[in-house]
Amino acid sequence: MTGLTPEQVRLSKRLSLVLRHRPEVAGLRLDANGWVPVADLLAALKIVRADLDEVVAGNDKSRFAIAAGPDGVERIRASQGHSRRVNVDLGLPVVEPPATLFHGTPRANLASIMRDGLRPRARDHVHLSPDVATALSVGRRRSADVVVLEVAAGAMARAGHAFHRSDNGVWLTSAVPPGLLHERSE
Ligand code: HQG
Repeated sequence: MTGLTPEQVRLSKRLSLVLRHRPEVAGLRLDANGWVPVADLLAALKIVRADLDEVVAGNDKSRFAIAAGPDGVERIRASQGHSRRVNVDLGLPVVEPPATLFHGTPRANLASIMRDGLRPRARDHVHLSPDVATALSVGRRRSADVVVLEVAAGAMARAGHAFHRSDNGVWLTSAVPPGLLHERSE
């Protein structure tokens, strides 16, 4: 998380926890599309607006979005990465993906992925990256020994799988069947 102080990184991780996974720990409820009023979030986390704005703006991956609703109330949500248990519908349109998308994962997962395909696990969607470098950095969060999978996203879309792109450029789909992905040869 380049550009943020350690304290700001901690706030960013708290925001991820509350806005993606466990809003109840802060006494908050996300609306159906994942939004919470900014004022409620500030009160719940006991932070000031300037500190929030710095983390939202300085975040390397634009993880959070702030927008005013039709009622004029400013709200914030995480752009992607929600747990299934919070039951958020981001309302993203179905879009045509590029022919190939990428997924970085620890090599230890490879045999299981080749057998079962990519599953969303605890999240709402499987997350796919638009380029190899991003996929590598996603995989490296978990292991030094990372494989990059090439996903035949174009073929999947033609076979009826829906793809969405989050506001911060992460590609989302429900699952990738085995047979429509392979290990990338360098
Ligand atoms: C693996 C970060 C075995 C999958 C990133 C991954 C991303 C399987 C793990 C976002 C499997 C799930 C999400 C199968 C999937 N057998 N392993 N059949 N199917 N897996 O964290 O994609 O920094 O839920 O390969 O940038 O790693 O938080 O998904 O290793 O966009 O904003 O199961 O998190 O964003 O792990 O990361 P995750 P992910 P932030």
